[in-house]
Amino acid sequence: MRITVLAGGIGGARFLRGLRHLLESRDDQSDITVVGNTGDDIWVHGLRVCPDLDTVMYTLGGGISEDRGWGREDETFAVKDELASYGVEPTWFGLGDKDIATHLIRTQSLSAGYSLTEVTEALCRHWQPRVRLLPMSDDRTETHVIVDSPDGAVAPDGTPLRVALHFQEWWIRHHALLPAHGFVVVGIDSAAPAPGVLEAIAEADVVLLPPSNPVVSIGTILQVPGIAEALRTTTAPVVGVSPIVGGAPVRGMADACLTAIGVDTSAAAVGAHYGARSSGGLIDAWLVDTADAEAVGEVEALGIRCRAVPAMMTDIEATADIAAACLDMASSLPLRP
Ligand code: FO1
Repeated sequence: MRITVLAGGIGGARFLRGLRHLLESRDDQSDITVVGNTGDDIWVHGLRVCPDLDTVMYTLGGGISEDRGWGREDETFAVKDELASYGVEPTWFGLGDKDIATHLIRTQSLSAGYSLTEVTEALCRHWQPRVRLLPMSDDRTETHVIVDSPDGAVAPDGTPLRVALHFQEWWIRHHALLPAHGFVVVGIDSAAPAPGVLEAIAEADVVLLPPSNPVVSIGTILQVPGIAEALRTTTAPVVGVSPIVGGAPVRGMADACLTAIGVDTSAAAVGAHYGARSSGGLIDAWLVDTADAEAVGEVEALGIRCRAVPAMMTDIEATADIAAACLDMASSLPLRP
């Protein structure tokens, strides 16, 4: 089978590790193509950092810091500290010494004219994630968050001045505690899907939406012109896994993002947000945790097949079971013409 997964950072990467484990334990030769979010990307100290691509690459390549969920294991931050001693900003960004090697290679390759797709492919030749990792686009796109100015500045009419912060500053420096009025992905309107992305969705036997952030990870991927449409029209079943369990995000700050776009922080609300493909939405089936079993009826009423299973990725076996439930649901769905 050809499995295509739209993935963000930590949640998506951990899901992929379980999916890969499931296929290998079944000796299943299916191949996995990952469409990775690049809206989190940022220029830091002259280096191009691609957090979600690197999180997938390191997690599946065996180099991830398990306790942080991002960056390299056994990492040091000597360069970061030295930069801070110079008083060079941003001091809030955790740039690891080993991680810098990846960013140096990427930055040099990009400035030599290679595309992000080519650079990602080259880095993956080193990391061997055993999935094909594609950026959602080779064009520069950066998620910004509209907040009231952190320094309390006011506009001439006396209302709080609204500013756009880079997502990483909002996420890392402010821990997503500044209420977000909205998200703007700079450059998205003129971004093209990276080579192979639309085909990976159109020609898939199943498309999966792992429990990544539905707003700033999967939501960003879906904003690349052409990608949401590819999801609506693929003959492959589209199955998603709720990132919200018992009314709270399992990890990260998806609740702050959902509130900003007026979506309730619940498994059913996120499923409804993606919408049923039978009525113009993006998914055919939605996996919720057993803690949200009461949501199954509500989601099914939307035209989305729904099942409640243990959906906490507590370890690789539990994650493999979630992936198995996704594939099982996909196989039980009526084939699309
Ligand atoms: N997340 C943090 O909470 N603090 C950091 O200092 C930090 C640094 C960092 C460096 C490289 C990288 O690839 C990821 C990093 N992240 C950090 C995680 C990152 O902000 C998020 O993983 C994604 O952007 C959201 O999924």
